[in-house]
Amino acid sequence: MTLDAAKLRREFPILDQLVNDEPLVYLDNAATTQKPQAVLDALTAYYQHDNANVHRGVHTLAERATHAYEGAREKVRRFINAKESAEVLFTRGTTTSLNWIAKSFGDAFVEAGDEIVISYMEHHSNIIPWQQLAARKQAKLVYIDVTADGFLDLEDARRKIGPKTKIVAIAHVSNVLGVINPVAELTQLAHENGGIMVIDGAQSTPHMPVDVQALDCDFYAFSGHKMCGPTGIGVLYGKRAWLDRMEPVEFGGEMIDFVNLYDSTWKELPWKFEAGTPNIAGGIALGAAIDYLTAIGMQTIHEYEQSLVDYALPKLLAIDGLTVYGPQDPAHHTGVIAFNLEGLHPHDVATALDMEGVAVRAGHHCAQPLLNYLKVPATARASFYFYNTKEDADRLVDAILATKEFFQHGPI
Ligand code: C6P
Repeated sequence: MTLDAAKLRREFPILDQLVNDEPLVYLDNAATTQKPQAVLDALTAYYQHDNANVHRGVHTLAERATHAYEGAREKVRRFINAKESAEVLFTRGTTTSLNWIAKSFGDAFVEAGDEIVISYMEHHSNIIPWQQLAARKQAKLVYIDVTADGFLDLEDARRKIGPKTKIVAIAHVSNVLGVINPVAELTQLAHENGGIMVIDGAQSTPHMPVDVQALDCDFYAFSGHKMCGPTGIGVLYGKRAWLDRMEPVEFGGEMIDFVNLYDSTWKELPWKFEAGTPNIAGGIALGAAIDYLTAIGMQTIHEYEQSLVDYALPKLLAIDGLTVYGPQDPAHHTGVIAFNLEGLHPHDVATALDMEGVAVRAGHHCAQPLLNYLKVPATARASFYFYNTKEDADRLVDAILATKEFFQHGPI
């Protein structure tokens, strides 16, 4: 199946604008993606027609809102192939999801001397909750190495995942190196050693098919805003076998069954974890985003983005003085491309690219341990989505060449 990116991008009103007098080329999709009209319409329609609190009222609007919100949960279930929608918890995003696992699973099951295995390429959101858990429980945090060519070192993983391992927590796709990690193999290794597997799916779920049952992971976390949905909504998938045995992280309205003076009981899954009025509009709009992505096809999106990388990466690598981090072979690199230009600070590069209408991110990308490991203080990063085109890649390359020219010789 083919994908008509030029046609699809017309469904994203924000992309149709000039930035610094140039047509916008948005290449900061790993930070957040833009929203199609269908998602904007779903948000507005909810507030215009159905706005009411969920799970409480019996009036028509309340029933409509509840139906749409729970319908969105079922869409998420289908999208990631969870066994049942009770295993799909709505959260604020990947960060909240990972914190919930560390707090709830960690407090219940991690003991002194246990090991939590992560890697050097994790996002801060998949590091700090484990640091905190390790400190609370006198557990040990263990880091899997990254190879010189930017892959997770599977040999090192085999050495480090062992009988003491309680949790393995790894990004499915790195937000800096753009590499897809062997999460199925790691899940198997974790299980063989009696541990659980947590996958940070922030950079994978928007770009490729995800099947949590096929992966057999215990938890999977992702954010709505990186997959055409709104900010403030995300998902924590967990196997029922664990969620049933875990305590909620937050307490209050919506999540209770009975409240007595000195103790209370919780609702069944998934609601026992969702205290307070949830992000109803966000959940419904995430459902609309899933409809939108599903209509294009996640495998189609994955293959299209791979074709963009096949096109863009060699052109970038051919620029004198430009270093790309992560695998140099387009076959192993996703649409997240971190790079530096010799002699220039990435913030200057990003500012110069912005002057050409090209939006990229610069900095440590919330992955300071990785950048320290790579011995670079910061990088620029271009990240593609299915609405980007080869022309966008050309604009990036041209803007980088113009930037080099500007800093070497001044304005023309
Ligand atoms: N990375 C980036 O520019 P939240 O902020 O909760 O939606 O997602 C956190 C997160 C967790 N894991 C990975 C691999 C991520 O890439 C992110 C978000 C953005 O790279 C913003 S820092």
